[in-house]
Amino acid sequence: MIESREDYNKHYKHSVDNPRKYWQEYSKNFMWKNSPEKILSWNFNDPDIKWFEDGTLNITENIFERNIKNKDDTAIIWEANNPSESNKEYTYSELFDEVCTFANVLKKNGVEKGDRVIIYLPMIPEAAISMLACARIGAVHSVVFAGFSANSLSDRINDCSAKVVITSDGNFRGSKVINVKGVVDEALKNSDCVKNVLTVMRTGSDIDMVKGRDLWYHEESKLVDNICTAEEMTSEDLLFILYTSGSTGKPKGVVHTCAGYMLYAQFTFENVFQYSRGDTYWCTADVGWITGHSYIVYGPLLTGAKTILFEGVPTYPDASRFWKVIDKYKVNQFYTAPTAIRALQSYGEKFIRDSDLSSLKVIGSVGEPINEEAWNWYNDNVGKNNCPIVDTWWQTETGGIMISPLPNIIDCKPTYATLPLPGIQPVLLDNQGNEILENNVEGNLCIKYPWPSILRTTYGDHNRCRETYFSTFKGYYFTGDGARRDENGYYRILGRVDDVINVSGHRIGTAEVEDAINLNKEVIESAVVGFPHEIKGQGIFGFIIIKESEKEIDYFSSIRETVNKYIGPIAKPDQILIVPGLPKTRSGKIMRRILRKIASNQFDNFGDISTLLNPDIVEKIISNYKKLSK
Ligand code: 7RM
Repeated sequence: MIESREDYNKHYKHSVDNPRKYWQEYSKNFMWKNSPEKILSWNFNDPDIKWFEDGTLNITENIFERNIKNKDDTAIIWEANNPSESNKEYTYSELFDEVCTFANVLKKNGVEKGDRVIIYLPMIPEAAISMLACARIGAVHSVVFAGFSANSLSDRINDCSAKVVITSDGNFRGSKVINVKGVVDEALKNSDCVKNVLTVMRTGSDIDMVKGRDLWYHEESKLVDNICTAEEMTSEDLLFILYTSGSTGKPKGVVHTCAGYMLYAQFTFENVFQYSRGDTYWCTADVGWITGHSYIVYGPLLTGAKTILFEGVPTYPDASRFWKVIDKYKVNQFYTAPTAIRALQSYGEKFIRDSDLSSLKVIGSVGEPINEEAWNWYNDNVGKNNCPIVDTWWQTETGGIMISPLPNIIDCKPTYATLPLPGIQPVLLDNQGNEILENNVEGNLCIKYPWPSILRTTYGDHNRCRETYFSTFKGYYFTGDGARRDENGYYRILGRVDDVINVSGHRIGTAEVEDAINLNKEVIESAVVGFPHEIKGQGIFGFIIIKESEKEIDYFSSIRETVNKYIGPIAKPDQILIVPGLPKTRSGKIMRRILRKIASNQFDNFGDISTLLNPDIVEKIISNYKKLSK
């Protein structure tokens, strides 16, 4: 673990001067079946990246067998949605039993190494257990956030030809009960690869069970024992697929492999949260996102930490819930998203006043840029000006935290993610692809050397991986983000420079939303852009051309419902403007920068619009916008 600024400088220098040696040394902390000799081979053109290629291991052995002497430490504390329901705690040895049992149920139903398993679960212990069970037997998990629609779920099931879907009979979320099993049933109408649906009982809801296909987990688990030897995996075997949105087309399956991901998850967890044995750590993300994978499940458990898995939402029963949970468990490290901070701030300080937050040592932020006001509120009211804030920048594709302060080692600066972790070589490129070497500049954020948990491919479509991340700037991994570097070399992430909208820390592609909107039968064409939103960071603004209609139609509700149905509630537009046309170039491309300006209430400095096919349309859209906002 890095312990001082001097130490950081030494680590960083070593990691850049001799990356192979740096990571080889770190790899010795792990339990290998075959120790690797070949540390790294790579090129960013294909791309083809291999870490510890000739090593073999199993990540769950590095969680359970490696840390066997701490087997009675608490691994997971599960806090239910409803505070009056009792929590559950698992020691490492109890968790190990659960994982092996679950793994045996999968095996019994024909799941083998390399098979894909979709996990569509609420935040219950089985979410983590089933991920680890897949890893134990070498099956590839793909967790789908349980808020996605049947249509989004079936796209993912089909894209990776999953053999099994793991779900539950329901999801307690705030005051609602959501029928997740019903969503699975609906999704499977469009999939024929799935042999079994394994259903965990959670809510006791009345659900349909399809004979021959659907199995209750609690029945299956009685038929197996709790001993399961770990499958021997090579370092570059797939560990998981996680779907994420990009600027074009459907979400793509980001692929992470066993060893590199494992090393980097533990390395970043230890250093960024400065976790010590006995601490209680809480990340509020959902396991359906990469943050949940790396910083609820894999990073903490590899480290032998005590990690809280929270089923509920920040505002149920009321806006004091987070603070009460911190108080209840004396949480030492707390990791959440700016959107949650802003939402809770908006309820006022009375909800936080009565909780004792003095156990906190480090507080973190992830998912989107944190604005200065939210940073200050977090610092004053949660950290009590006494906890470093780790503003961690990273992505699904990077697997782990890339740029972040290290608590009490690298000074924080509001809105700045600050400095790269060891092994990470960020650069800013101008639009021509030249590295900008000075400080006090902005540019396209790229990384010029591989780190252990860089994505390896996008599932089933390697070309797409190359095109998306390795073609814009030859020889670099392109993040899709813009960044600024200050006079001290600190990085501030400015947000996406592509057609991705970051709504409450969730990435949503404009193309995806437009495709959904266009499925509404009243719609001829649409264009969506992001615009500043007080709580969500960015909201979704849709410009819509509609068919002529005799009827009175509530387009706002109708379009939101369509998007809800095809993607899920997180992608519903916040604003809709009916327009007579869209600003298009001669080649038919929508000029989104104009729409982005209008959506954020700015009507000048449109730049060069002479290449527009229909320059008059701009004034017409503005006039409709002004009518709408009145
Ligand atoms: C971990 C995660 C990735 C995108 C990324 C950025 C944005 C994430 C920060 C941030 C500013 C941060 N993975 N982003 N963290 N922007 N400061 N600390 O969120 O794949 O879902 O999203 O999120 O735009 O490219 S993600």
